[in-house]
Amino acid sequence: MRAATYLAVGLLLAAPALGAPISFARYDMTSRNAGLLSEGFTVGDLDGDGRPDMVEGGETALLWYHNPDWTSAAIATGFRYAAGAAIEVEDIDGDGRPDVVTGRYPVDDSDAREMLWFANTAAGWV
Ligand SMILES: [Ca+2]
Ligand SMILES: [Ca+2]
Repeated sequence: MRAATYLAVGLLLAAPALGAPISFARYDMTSRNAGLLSEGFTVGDLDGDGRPDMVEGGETALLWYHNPDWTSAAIATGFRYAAGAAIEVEDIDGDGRPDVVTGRYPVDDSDAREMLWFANTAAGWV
């Protein structure tokens, strides 16, 4: 009973007060994407370090940004990624490494749509 009381008090102290003002700081990620025209974003811990990373799909590439230094690296290039499609981070093959699912189409053929996933392997994205 005492532990439950302490837990309840702890939860109340940890919760933000109703109506309390909140504020946001803006971080510009655009300078890190080498001019990529963005089509979509998502968040997921791609390297398994416990910090959420970001994934961006765009006109010519699918990039991920490493948290906390936000360096970008290509998962794939050469297509329009996430244009009209979501980007999801899930462990599709169950190997413990989060994979990336999205859609794409060739820049010169907007009727050719594909849904695909990229396996996150120790050797890179396949
Ligand atoms: Ca991470
Ligand atoms: Ca996986």
